[in-house]
Amino acid sequence: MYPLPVQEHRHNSREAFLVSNEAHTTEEAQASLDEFGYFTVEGAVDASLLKKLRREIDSGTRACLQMQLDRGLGQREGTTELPNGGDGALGGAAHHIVSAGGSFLELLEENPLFDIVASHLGGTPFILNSFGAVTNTNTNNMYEHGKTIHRDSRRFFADFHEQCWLMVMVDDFTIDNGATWFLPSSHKMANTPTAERFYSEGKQITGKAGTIVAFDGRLWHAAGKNITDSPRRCLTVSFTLPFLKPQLDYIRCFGIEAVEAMSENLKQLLGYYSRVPSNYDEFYRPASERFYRSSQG
Ligand SMILES: O=C(O)CCC(=O)C(=O)O
Repeated sequence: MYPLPVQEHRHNSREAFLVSNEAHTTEEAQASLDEFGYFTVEGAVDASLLKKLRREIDSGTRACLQMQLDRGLGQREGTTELPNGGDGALGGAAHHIVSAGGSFLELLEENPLFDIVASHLGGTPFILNSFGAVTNTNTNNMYEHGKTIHRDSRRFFADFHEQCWLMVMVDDFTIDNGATWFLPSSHKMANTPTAERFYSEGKQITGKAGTIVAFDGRLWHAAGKNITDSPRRCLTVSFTLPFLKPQLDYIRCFGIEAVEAMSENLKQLLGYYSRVPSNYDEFYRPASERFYRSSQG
């Protein structure tokens, strides 16, 4: 087992991708994603939305913990913490928190860094694949999966941009509160790096609340160790082209009537235009009513 390190922040000017929301260009973001696997933009979410997000992440995370414990999953706070991965604790993980609607849909309506997502996925319409929250704490039940050195794409396609992720810093990310570790350029690595390599060549991405890190789903990363008494919240949001299955059936989750009342933007993201028809009535439709529209690739 490799002890999770707590270390000095190293800054390499070649990797100084922290640019303001206004200053970033899609081209420089894409160049950074291609070379290093990520790109960071500060000031991408405003303070009033962050405030709502914090409140709703906290209530969603409490609800998830209760559901996990009710189902015999996860661990209560204060149990013995396993320093490395496996099927251990789920604490702090609020899977599919977007299903609560509210500030999470508000965030999606702002299209944060969607120019980068679109560029990375090939420039055609894309859908939401997952939208969760992670609250990194020192309460000894911290989400094992997040802390393990992992990548989010389950399969490695060297030439295919399967997923584009946005990690939204809802609180300031610091070395001490467990800012996420990324291994630059590791989206080109088919196999898991050793912990020694990961923690010696990797870096913790720090930033102010409201910063968003756009990253390739193949990039190896891990939550850092939070040694403070304050929670470090983030949203982890992924997007794919529409022909890949999302991790939750958002149309059934929200209900067809609710989705039909949503904006075009949300309908697109939630997969309304890439539904799978289930019978001839749903299949034989004029182009404008098709379940799976021709624009969806
Ligand atoms: O919370 C973090 O720093 C990382 C979380 C993560 O990688 C995940 O949930 O897959």
